[in-house]
Amino acid sequence: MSATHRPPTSNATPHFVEVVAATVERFGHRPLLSAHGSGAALTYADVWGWAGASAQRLAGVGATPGERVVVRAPKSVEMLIAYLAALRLGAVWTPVAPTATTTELNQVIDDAEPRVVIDGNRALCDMVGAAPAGAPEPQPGDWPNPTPGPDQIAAMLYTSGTTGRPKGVPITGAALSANAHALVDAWRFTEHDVLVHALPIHHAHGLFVAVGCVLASGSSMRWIDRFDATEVIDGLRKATMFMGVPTHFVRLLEDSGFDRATCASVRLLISGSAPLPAVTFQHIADRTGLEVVERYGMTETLMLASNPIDGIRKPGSVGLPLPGVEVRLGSFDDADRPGRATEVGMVEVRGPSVFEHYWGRPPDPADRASAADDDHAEGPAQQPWFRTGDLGRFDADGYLHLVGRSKDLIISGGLNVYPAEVEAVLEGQPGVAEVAVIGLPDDHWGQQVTAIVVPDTGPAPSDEFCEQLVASARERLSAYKLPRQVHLTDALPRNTMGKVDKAALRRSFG
Ligand code: MCA
Ligand code: AMP
Repeated sequence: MSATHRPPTSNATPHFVEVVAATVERFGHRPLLSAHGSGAALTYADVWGWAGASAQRLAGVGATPGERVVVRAPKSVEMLIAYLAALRLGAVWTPVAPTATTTELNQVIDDAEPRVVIDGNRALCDMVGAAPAGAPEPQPGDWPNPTPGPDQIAAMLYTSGTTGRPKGVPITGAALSANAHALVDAWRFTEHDVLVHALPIHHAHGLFVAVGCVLASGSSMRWIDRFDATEVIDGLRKATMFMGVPTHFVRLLEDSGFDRATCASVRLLISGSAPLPAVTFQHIADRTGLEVVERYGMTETLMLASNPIDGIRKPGSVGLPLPGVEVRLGSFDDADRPGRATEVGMVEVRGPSVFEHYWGRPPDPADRASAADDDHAEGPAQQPWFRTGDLGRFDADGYLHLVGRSKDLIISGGLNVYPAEVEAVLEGQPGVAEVAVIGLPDDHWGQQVTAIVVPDTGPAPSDEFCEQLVASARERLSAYKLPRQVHLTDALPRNTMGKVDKAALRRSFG
């Protein structure tokens, strides 16, 4: 079965910078954000003017259109300004987690070959400078360089991938626009909406979904630099929307202030990045009277499906394909595609926000399925389908349910951990013969990173062995990737192909 929304004619899709410029032209005098804590308030015109001045400074330090700007800095208003400056300049915004280790940052630098690297909050604030006093009225088309073409790369995000080496996902300006427009339509964003923004902005969720919808619709944000349940609850009292990962909702539920009165003006709570357990959906509905809208997407494709605003929001389902997106189920192994609604297959997608290939790598035939066997051969794009690595099924109403993953990926608190990357680091430690890293279910994080370690044949490991193992890995891996549990075992179970049987490990240690 496949579910489709026909893509609109894609060559009409502008670069995202043009979408933002049009919003600024229309809503320049309206508030874009108010920062929680400092109370700093900026209009669209303020932000656009500041980003224009920063674009000049960015150009002054060597950034040029089409070249990467790598940034490692914590979330801040200045970080948002720098993103918009890069957009205005046409440079490729390439953010790295603020908690990334130097090893992780260097891997990105080696691969992206940036023209400019901005490392740390101080360097970022120096580059961005202070908000110009009395920001000028926005002039249409006043960015320093010619308007980029829609297919110009606007940003690049890194995903660790199954090999353990980070891969860059180039995202075009048109992909950002198509995704933002689809979400604004699906969730009915207007200039009257106020979104509590507490997500990190170095991922697609916080930057392209949350900020993207706001900038495309003229709505405003209550800006929180770092998720804190009390601050979010405070922000919700004057807001209409909130977006978060399931762990954010778990934390909100732990606070008695997350209730109907707090959410009186809120019209939408949206969850994504990881499965929202049905029980969490129900607890939120009981406490606030609001049914969460769960949506699904990935960095490579941007958003793909969402539960509807009108109609049933099904707990445990990621909803219906978004406008312009086609979703079907493919085989796990290139055999025939399943034809019945109850069957599970790999989620395959195509549409205007799906990426072409990883940075610096040729298109990989393994992640594309041919369009030749397409149900909708008369469809406009005829681009091949992207195989997401997620396993799903459609129910009788056409809602997509994700039931697992064929890719070896752990999602902890909405953050992706690729076991191969952690295994490679742990296997390099003294006293270790072999390691398998698995995700075990966890009420708070969704999944918890767990290492199953086979010690080498040397002296029996001491009590501190496991602690030392994690402590040494900390130098190379961001802390959220570190195992929260380490188990020792004599041998790893293997299947007939000789591959470690991770399902068996999850059964034994879960
Ligand atoms: C922090 N820690 C974690 C995580 N976050 N451990 C496991 N999983 C995590 N997600 C660790 C830290 O390394 C630290 O470890 C300890 O917990 C406390 O760190 P702290 O910074 O205080 O944690 P926090 O501020 O409470 O952060 C938890 C969080 C955050 C608020 C849930 O992780 C978060 O905002 N997650 C959302 C991520 C997100 O936006 N994902 C979207 C990507 P130690 O004590 O050992 O040092 S996916 C995406 O974009 C796709 C397209 C999509 O579909 O949306
Ligand atoms: P990323 O690589 O960070 O873009 O994460 C994308 C992956 O997150 C997807 O391939 C899914 O495995 C997962 N994901 C995103 N949203 C959901 C959701 N609502 N339910 C389950 N998994 C999700």
